[in-house]
Amino acid sequence: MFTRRQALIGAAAAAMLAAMPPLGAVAQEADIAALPREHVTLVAPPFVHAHEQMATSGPKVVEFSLTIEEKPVVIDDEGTTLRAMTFNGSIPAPMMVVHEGDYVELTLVNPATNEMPHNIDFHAATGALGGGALTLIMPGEQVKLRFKATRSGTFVYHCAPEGAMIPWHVVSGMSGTIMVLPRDGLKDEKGKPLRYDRVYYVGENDFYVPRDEDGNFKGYESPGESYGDTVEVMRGLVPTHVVFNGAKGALTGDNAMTSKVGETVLIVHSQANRDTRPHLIGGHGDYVWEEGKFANPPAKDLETWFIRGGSAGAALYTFLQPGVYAYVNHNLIEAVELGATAHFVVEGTWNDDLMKQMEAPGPIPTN
Ligand SMILES: [Cu+2]
Repeated sequence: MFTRRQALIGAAAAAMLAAMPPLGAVAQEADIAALPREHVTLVAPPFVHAHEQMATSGPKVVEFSLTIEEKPVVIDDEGTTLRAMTFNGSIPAPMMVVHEGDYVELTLVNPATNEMPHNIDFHAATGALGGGALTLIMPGEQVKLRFKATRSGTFVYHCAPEGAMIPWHVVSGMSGTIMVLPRDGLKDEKGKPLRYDRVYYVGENDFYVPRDEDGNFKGYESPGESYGDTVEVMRGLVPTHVVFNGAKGALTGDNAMTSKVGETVLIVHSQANRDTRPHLIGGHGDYVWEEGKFANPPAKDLETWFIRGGSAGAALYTFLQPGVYAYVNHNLIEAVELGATAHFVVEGTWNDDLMKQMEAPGPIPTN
C-alpha cells in the first residue's frame, strides 16, 4: 500500500520528470542531428525516385514532402469523375525508398484550398497510430513527422483521419508505399544478392462511384458533397472500378511500362483496402515477396501472387522474350470489366533457345 506521503512524493517526482526533457530523447536528438541528410523529390507512379539498392554509407535522415490535393480525377474512358483525395496529386501516392536504419522525415502539407482534415499512417512506423495520431492537420496547416525505419520491406501508408472518414479517404485515393531496403540490398533464399534494372510501382485501387436513377455514374462538386452517396456504395462492398494507378488504362497503350529482354524488373504492388492477385501473362514471379517483407526468403517461380488488403508486395522478374505482356489482377472480371490491367512493352529480339520450348510440335502423323 502507498501512504499518502509516498503518493505525494511520487506525484512530485512525476511532475519534475515531466518538466524535464527525457535524457534519452536529448541524446537521441543529438545523434539524429549528427546524421547526414538527404532531400528526395518524389516522382509520380509507376516511376520511383532514384535510389541505391545497396547502401554505400551509414544511416541518414531522408527528407520527403507530400502535399495533399483534393481534386477531380477521371477514372475511366467514359469520363467518370471521382472527387479524389490524393497525396501529391497522384493515385497511388508516390513510392518512397529508404534503407533499414534510416530516419524518414516527412513534411505533410494540407493547403488552405482543401476542404478536409487529413493525416498519414505509415505501416512501416511503430507507435502513435503509425504517425496518424501526430499528423492530423486542418486545411492551411502542415506538420513534420520523423520515424526510424526499423523493419525492411514494402509497406503501405495511407490517410486515416478518424472513424468513417478512414475508409472513405483511402478509397478516394489516399494511399502509397514506402520501400525499406535491407542495407545490403535484396537477397534470394540462400542470401545471394539480387538486383533490379528497373523498378515500377503499381498501386491498385477499388472505387465506389454512385449512380443516378438511370444507372449513370454521378458527378459531384466536392468530396464533401459526394460523401453520403459514396458511403452507401462502399457498404455494399462491390466496387464500380478496380484500377491500377488511378484510372482504367493508366498503364496501357502510350502509358505502358517498358523494359528490355534480359532486364530484371522489380514490380511493387500495393492495395490499401482489398485483397488482390497480380499475374504477369506470359511471365512469372522469379522471386516474390508476397507480404513484401525482405527479412523473409522470397517465393520462387510464382504464376500468380497474393497481396493482402492493407499491404504491398514485391515481385522480381527477368524478361526473357520481347512483346507486350499484360499485368493483371487475376480476378479476370476485375481485370477486364473493371479496369485492373496494365501493360509491359518489352523490346528486344526473340530468344531462339527459349522459342524451342514454345514451338508448336507440328502435325501429328496419321499413319
Ligand atoms: Cu485524408
